[in-house]
Amino acid sequence: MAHIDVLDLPLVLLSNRGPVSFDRDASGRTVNRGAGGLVSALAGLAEHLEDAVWVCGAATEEDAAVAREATGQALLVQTHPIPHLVDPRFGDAVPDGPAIKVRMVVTDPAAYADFYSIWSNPILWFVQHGLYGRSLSPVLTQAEHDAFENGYVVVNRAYADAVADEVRARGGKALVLLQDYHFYLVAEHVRQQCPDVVLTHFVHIPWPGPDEWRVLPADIRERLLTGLLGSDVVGFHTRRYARNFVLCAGELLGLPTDLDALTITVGDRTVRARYYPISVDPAALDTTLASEQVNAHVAMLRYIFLDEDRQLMLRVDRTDPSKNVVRGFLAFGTLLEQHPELVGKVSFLALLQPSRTDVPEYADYIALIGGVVAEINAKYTKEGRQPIDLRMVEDFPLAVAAYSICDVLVVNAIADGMNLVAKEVAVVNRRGGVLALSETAGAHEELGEFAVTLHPFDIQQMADAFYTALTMPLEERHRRLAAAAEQVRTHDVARWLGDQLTDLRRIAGFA
Ligand code: GDG
Repeated sequence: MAHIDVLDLPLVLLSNRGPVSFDRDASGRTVNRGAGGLVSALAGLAEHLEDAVWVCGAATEEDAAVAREATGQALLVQTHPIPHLVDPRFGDAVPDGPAIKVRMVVTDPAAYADFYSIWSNPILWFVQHGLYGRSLSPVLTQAEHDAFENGYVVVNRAYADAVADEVRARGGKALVLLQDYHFYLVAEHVRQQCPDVVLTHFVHIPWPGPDEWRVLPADIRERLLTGLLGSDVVGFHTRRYARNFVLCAGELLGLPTDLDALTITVGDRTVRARYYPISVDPAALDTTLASEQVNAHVAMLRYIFLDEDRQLMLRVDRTDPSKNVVRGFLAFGTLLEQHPELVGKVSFLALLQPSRTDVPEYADYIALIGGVVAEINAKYTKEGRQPIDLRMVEDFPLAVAAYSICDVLVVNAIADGMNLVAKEVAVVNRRGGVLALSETAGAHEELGEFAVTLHPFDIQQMADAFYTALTMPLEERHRRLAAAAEQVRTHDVARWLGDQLTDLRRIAGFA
């Protein structure tokens, strides 16, 4: 992946999940590298820059133990080939491979629970994905108000203090990259302590318009917005989200805005809303696709799903209500009802990763998914073949294998910041796979013209779109896939990061 060689200023990153996590087994302390495109992209950058530090939450008990032993200071962690701590107190003193400075923040467990399991998920997640039915939810009581003050605010302050501490340790001026909906109050606190920072807050999930935000009490939504406006740049995946943010600043805070320039005036500062569509690392995906593990999975999946002229539909999602799994299966049921010739010919493989099962809405959603799958399988099983193969698994090589051989990828999210699965399939599919893509997934802004568009609430429309995708001439399928792959390969995750850093350096006066 391409790297930025010179930033001219030190770099401070903040995300809830960090680049490494510690655990303990029989042999003692173990270190695991974080997975996923975002962590790899940021880790690639942080490994490359000597004066970078990554502030993150202590996610495990062992993380908290390590953080306490380091008395809250940053630690050097070698990431390759074998991840381990590099510190005279813990073993090696000098890294002999890429390493990252990591500062893990430990907060009071009760405050963290209010911050994470009440405000970040579900409340902010539900507001921003439009998941509340509104006639009966949300119900905000004193408990939610308390959880905001004693959880979200307290934890945000603790992380902001850690970021500010690292900025001060670097002379008070640094490029700061904050990630996601957990930390809307951080930018303002950091700027108060370090007025010379140059700061981007990137929001990975959709940003809805002002009326959606009116679900939250006025003082809370105003504090969230004001917190974010401590940034120089607030980054989103799409232009639509960036516009919505500017609209919110104008309507909910009464600030002067320019919708064409996507800017907001805050006192004597200009805050820019920008869009940087996140992407994948195509080279890493190519390597994964070529691995023995993936090849073995491909052979198994072909044997199960693709003998003779059979076809495979696929979805890969966390079991999150925003992913709209239940309606996706209802649409598949409609497809089979209206096109009985497809029964026994088309399978739908769903690889679902259980997610946030401590949140009641998520646990209930898994039960609903199980119910609808049972119903469709009972109705349309033919010669022992069940039409839906539902697997609750965490297995990335299996997902990549399925990406490479599916005929149709289904992404019918109610709302999705971007959706990386669609981009991954565009890169690794070798079968002329058709993207069936929700118009409300961020990825639709870039890939919609190569996809079959889904309307996530319209079961009949989705069933018709599935039929169009399954019966599309092969040549057309390959043409669309090649165009989608080209778009993703030329707009990879390195570019996502590079564009943000270029803008920050410009704001800091270096470019
Ligand atoms: C949020 C936003 C935005 C798949 N199976 C496994 C596995 N995966 C990988 C996928 C993909 C990732 O997980 C899921 O990313 P998505 O983007 O599709 O969705 P969210 O998790 O909701 O991500 C989203 C994203 O942040 C980035 O900004 O695009 O809109 O909601 O890469 O291939 N990963 C592991 N095991 C699996 O079995 N570890």
